[in-house]
Amino acid sequence: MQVVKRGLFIVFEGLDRSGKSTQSKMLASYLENELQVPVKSICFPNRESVSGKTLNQYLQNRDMKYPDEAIHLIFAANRWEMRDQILSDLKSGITLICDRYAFSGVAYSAAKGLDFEWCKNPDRGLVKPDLTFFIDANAETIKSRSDYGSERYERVEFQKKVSESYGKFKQEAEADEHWVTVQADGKSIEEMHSEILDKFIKYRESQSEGCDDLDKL
Ligand code: ADP
Ligand code: 2DT
Ligand code: MG
Repeated sequence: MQVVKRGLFIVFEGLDRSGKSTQSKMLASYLENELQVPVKSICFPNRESVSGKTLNQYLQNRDMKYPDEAIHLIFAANRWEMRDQILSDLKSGITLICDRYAFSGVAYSAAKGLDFEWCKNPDRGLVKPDLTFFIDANAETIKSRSDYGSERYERVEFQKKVSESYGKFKQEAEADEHWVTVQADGKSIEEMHSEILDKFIKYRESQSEGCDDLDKL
């Protein structure tokens, strides 16, 4: 019987307009086309699902009033809706490239003043990513990028607070092989891509003897 090696769960995190979508697409297409790895790209929030429609409305309409705690739980519910699909894709050998995950949930809600540890609770038990690329971009640098300012959180002052909360993950994750901080300032899209690819390949090689278990957040 042929044993299927499970896929890897790769997440991109960072501020709005830091380059997550660009880099996720580039990594996915490299893996698929150059390494012949079966890949699926996903993102959070998934704006198509039941909870996602509410989240989309909330993000697009700055005037929509809703308690911070409640919206935090809906963002987490949006991930729980996808948990079984994520598990089944990984087990069937598909590598998932995911644009934002639970770290966004905590970083954005904590930036509003909610307690950092409280914010982690609703995501506990979700599938833990194998590798998270945190694109570390300066909030001032990225404000001039295209479309900036169109959604609720795209304000420099708020993004600086989000950056501080991501900083806590960076500290927690120091020496953690599952978290990779990629400095973005002054780097072109291509430079970022080759750095990410290099880190990805090294990680994959280090796991080649690999354990097939999936951890939980
Ligand atoms: P995000 O998904 O993090 O919001 P995007 O990948 O959509 O960010 O990128 C936002 C904009 O910034 C896009 O127009 C993209 O082409 C541009 N961009 C991304 N990375 C870089 C970079 N390293 N240097 C300059 N512009 C970039
Ligand atoms: P983009 O679709 O442009 O990435 O913006 N967010 C996201 C949260 O506040 N909590 C979460 O759990 C997640 C996944 C970040 C989505 C916006 O939603 C915010 C920016
Ligand atoms: Mg994006």
